[in-house]
Amino acid sequence: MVLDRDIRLTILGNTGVGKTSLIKRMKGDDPTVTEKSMEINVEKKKISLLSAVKHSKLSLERYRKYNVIAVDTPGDFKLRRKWREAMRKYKTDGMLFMLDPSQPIETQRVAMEDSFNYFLDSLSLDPDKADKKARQKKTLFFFVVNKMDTIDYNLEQANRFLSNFSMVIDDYKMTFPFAAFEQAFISVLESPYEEINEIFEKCKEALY
Ligand SMILES: Nc1nc2c(ncn2[C@@H]2O[C@H](COP(=O)(O)OP(=O)(O)OP(=O)(O)O)[C@@H](O)[C@H]2O)c(=O)[nH]1
Ligand SMILES: [Mg+2]
Repeated sequence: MVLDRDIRLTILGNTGVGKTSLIKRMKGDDPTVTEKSMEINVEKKKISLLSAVKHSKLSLERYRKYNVIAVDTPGDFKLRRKWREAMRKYKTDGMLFMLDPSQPIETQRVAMEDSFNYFLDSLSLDPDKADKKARQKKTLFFFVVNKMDTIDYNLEQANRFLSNFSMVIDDYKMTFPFAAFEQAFISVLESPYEEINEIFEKCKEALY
């Protein structure tokens, strides 16, 4: 239908951070049982964003549906070479990078650097061409800190956790000057649906 729009997101992050669980939550499936992902898996869901009702009856936005096409990737270090393919083949609109405050920072920093490099590779294997494309690309980098239930963090501590990654994120910002940057702090297992929905609302705002 002409009112539909696609939001193509590649979900990246170290193994066990909760990527597959988030997608299950998005789909309304039970997120409590997951297995380590070994392959790229594409899940689609059509959603009406909760903000739609705020628009007037005359606004198209009130009736618009979004197809969230979520590309789930394996986070295991040895399987990360699939990330390039996941972003290239499914022409990603943006990356949703998940973090887990209970995992070591350094390991996750490496995963964040890997996702940056594979994103560039997905644009072109020639580094100069990839850099040039990156400079023109409108895309989205969404950093999602998950498992907020497992730690006794307030928002200030959560922000401090995220600040451990600020040097890598600054590299993203310099390389992709037209990209939008977002962040969220959630618990895939415990956050109310509104908080999960809010992630897709922000994706929509960044991309359309
Ligand atoms: N306590 C808690 N556990 C979570 C949360 N989100 C995910 N988990 C658990 O974390 C474990 C790993 O979750 P997955 O979704 O399989 O992680 P993944 O990122 O897909 O991992 P790979 O497929 O190996 O890359 C599972 O046992 C989940 O139940 C959360 O918000 N809180
Ligand atoms: Mg998984």
